[in-house]
Formats: sequence, structure tokens, C-alpha cells
Amino acid sequence: LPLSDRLARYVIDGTKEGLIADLDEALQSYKPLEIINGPLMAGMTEVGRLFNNNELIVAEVLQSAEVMKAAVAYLEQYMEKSDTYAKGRLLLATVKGDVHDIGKNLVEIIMANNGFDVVNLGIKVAPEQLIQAIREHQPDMVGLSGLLVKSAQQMVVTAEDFRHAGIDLPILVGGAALTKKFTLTKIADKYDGPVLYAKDAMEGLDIANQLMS
Ligand code: B1M
Repeated sequence: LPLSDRLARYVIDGTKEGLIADLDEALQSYKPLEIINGPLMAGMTEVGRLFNNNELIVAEVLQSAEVMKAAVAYLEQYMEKSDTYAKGRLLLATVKGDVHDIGKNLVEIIMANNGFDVVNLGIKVAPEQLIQAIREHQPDMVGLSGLLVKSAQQMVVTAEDFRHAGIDLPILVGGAALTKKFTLTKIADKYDGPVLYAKDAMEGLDIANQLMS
């Protein structure tokens, strides 16, 4: 198989044997993010398709997620880092009811490598936990991730709870089930501060940079 197909295959098959050697080979021609957004994401998309067709079970998807995480963890050391520090603080979480964290953790890596101080609260984070963490950590913005359809709705609830708590910090949202339209209508409608949608982690960084400039 060509290298890009092999990389996608590790994710689809949920196997790490040979992964590092192939990542090293890919690094000779591509940047770490190109490898993640290209063949590795293509593998994940295929996993999602197979899962949707009942051709994979949750345990197998979990193994695919482990491979993706291992690949991202290995590639992280080769990512470009900026020397700037403390551009701003981002409080980051996957919303209540949702365990998907690969995209969120990618956002953390990219933001942290580019001068942001990131407080990652993990997965299944309820609005009240976020509100408490905002008071404790005094971030400049809050990042919410969620991949399930119900997570988009959970973001609306979170925004509403923030409003009731008197919080109007910028909120950055992302995740597969979200759209810009949903963000600008449904979520922003329930909130007093800015709500911004990022389709991927790099767009999230661009938005965060604009907010802090
Ligand atoms: Co789940 N899962 N999953 N899953 N899973 C999806 C999301 C699904 C689309 C698969 C499918 O059916 N085709 C489907 C959702 C259906 C829906 O609601 N529309 C689904 C389902 C149904 C489920 C369960 C309900 C299955 C079950 O138990 N029956 C269950 C949910 C549990 C829960 O959350 N309560 C479940 C569980 C799991 C695993 C645990 C097995 C595993 C997650 C492991 C983990 O994350 N630690 C898993 C996986 C791996 C997936 C798929 C296959 C891949 C997700 C992924 O990691 N992608 C996924 C199908 C798919 O997306 N193709 C699927 C790679 C990652 C880098 O992309 O997270 O989208 P992503 O992040 C992107 C952008 O979205 C964006 O940037 C990233 C790229 O740079 N982004 C942000 C994300 N967050 C951002 C935040 C930002 C900015 C950008 O700013 C703050």
C-alpha cells in the first residue's frame, strides 16, 4: 500500500504495529498537521462510516481512537512552536454527556504550541463545572467541543447558564455536529458575549489570535 493508505489503515484497523516508522517516513515530506488532517483523518472518517453501517463495534472504534491519539502524541514533538507566551488563557472542555476528546486535545496542543495558556477540563464537563472553573482560572475565552448532535444542544444550554451567571467571555465552539449557522443563531441567541465557530483546530487558533490582538 502507498504510505498515505497505510497511515489511514492503522486508524481503521486499530493497530499500532509499524505506525511510528511510517509516521517518520511521512514526516520527511509532510508537516505533522498535514499528516493528521490528511491520512489520519481520512482513516477516522472511514471508521465513522463503518461504525454507522454497524460494521464496527464501539470497542473497535475505541482502538482506532487509541491509534489516533498515539499518532498525534508522537507527531506533537515535531509541530512548530511559537516563542510567544501568554497570549491569553483558554479554558477548554468537551461538553456534558460527550466523551469524544481527540479533536479537543488537538485544539489544546495547537493553542499551547502557539502561545496560549490552556486549562483543559476534560470530557463530560457540565455548565456548573465550567462556571466554577471560569471563576477560578479567569480565562480570556472558553472553548467547547462536542461531536454528538445532542452536544450542539448542550452548548446552547451552557451558553444560557453562562448568561445567568453573568459571564460574557468569548466562546469558541467546534465539533462535527455543529455548523456555523447553528452557532450564530441557536447558541449566540442565548448569550451576551461573542460566540465563534471553528471548523478545525487551526481555524480555532486563527480566531483566538484575532480575539487576543
Ligand atoms: Co463516537 N460517534 N460515539 N466514539 N465517534 C461519532 C461522533 C459518530 C458521528 C459516529 C457515527 O455514527 N458515524 C456518532 C455521532 C452521531 C451523532 O450524534 N451525530 C458517534 C456515536 C453515536 C457514539 C456513541 C453514542 C456510540 C455508542 O456508544 N453507541 C458513543 C458516545 C458516547 C458519549 O459521548 N456519551 C461514542 C463513543 C466513541 C468512542 C469512545 C468509541 C470514540 C471516542 C474516543 C475519544 O474521543 N477518546 C468514538 C469515535 C472515535 C468516533 C469517531 C469515529 C471519530 C471522532 C474523532 O476522534 N475524530 C466519530 C465519527 C467521525 O467523526 N468520523 C464518532 C477525529 C478528530 C480529530 O476530529 O473530534 O471532529 P473531531 O475534531 C475536529 C473538528 O471537529 C474540530 O477540530 C478537529 C480537527 O482539527 N473541533 C474543534 C473539534 N472540537 C473543536 C473545538 C474547537 C475548535 C475545533 O474549539 C474549542
